Amino acid sequence: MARTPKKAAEAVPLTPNRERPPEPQRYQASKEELLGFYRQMLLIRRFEERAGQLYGLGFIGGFCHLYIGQEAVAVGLQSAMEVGKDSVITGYRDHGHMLAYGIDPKVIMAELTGRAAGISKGKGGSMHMFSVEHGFYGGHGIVGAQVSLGTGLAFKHQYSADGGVCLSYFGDGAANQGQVYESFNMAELWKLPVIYAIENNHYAMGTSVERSASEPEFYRRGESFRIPGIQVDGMDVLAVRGAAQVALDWTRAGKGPIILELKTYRYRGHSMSDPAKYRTREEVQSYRENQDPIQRAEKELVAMGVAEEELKAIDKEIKDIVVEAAKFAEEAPEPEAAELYTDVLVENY
Ligand SMILES: Cc1ncc(C[n+]2csc(CCOP(=O)(O)OP(=O)(O)O)c2C)c(N)n1
Ligand SMILES: [Mg+2]
Repeated sequence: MARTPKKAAEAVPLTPNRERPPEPQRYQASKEELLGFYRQMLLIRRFEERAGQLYGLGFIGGFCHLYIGQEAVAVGLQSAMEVGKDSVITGYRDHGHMLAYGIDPKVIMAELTGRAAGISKGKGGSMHMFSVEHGFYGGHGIVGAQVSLGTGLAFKHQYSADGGVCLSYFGDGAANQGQVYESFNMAELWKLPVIYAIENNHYAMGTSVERSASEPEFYRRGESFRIPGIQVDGMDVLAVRGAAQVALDWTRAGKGPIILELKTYRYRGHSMSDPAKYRTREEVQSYRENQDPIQRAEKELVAMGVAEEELKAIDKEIKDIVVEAAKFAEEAPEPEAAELYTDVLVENY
């Protein structure tokens, strides 16, 4: 039987009867909670600054992608999750996500410097950090791979009925990868508990969203799969935390996947070897001055009555933690040569 195509004017919205998640509310944090988020964001910032220095000094080899500017995303989302029950997976810009999950800065820094005490025994480096204990499944260098793997993790949560949700992070660039859409299709079809968190930091290496994305509103990328999406101010930790709550309620209730587009910005180049000539200084400066997530939290804390001295004391405390992590990472021994033969897949599967 021939089908009559709908005329464009008659076309109905793609998902007319689809239940929609509620509009997220900015999270109402207590002073203590906001102090906690502030502390975590500051830890990520100072850790990354120190990692940049250690890279410059030659202590860190290979690739190193810093998360400076994007701290509110990992902290806002992961603070709402249950460590051990839920799972997290991300790309190569992964140090901040590990810190936001409460993993010891010493073993993260030691991984960066390739030491045996590192979280992947010094054999993974910046892009390949892993902690099964925390439900943290990497650290992946293949752009977009974490989306399919994260969908698989969500399948595991559903199959074993463990109540967990997978949070799968990826970038605006990765959002153009084919495997992302294969994953979207299966995830919605099987109603898998997965949150797709698109960290839209406006650039994929040196390519801006304007130059690469036919649909730059990334929260809409799931529409043809009937996956709802929400756009979030990724420079505001409380807005992110509020959206995390909606996404977790949605996925935990068995309603399937959801997309969060976090609008954010990275202050540094793509990696340590990128001089970032594709954007102006003014653009970076304007984000730093007007939207910085740490400064925004700081202002809010002051308005809540937190004294400047208390904030200074936190800064000092965080600096000490990072200095100690760096010292540990510089002095810890490298892996034994015999480690070359461990963790290598040799069996047939
Ligand atoms: C399959 C694949 N293609 C290309 C690359 C090279 N590459 C590494 S990072 C990157 C840009 C990704 O940008 P985005 O997803 O926006 O993440 P961001 O770096 O901004 O966090 C590219 C193209 C790769 N690692 N893997
Ligand atoms: Mg990007």
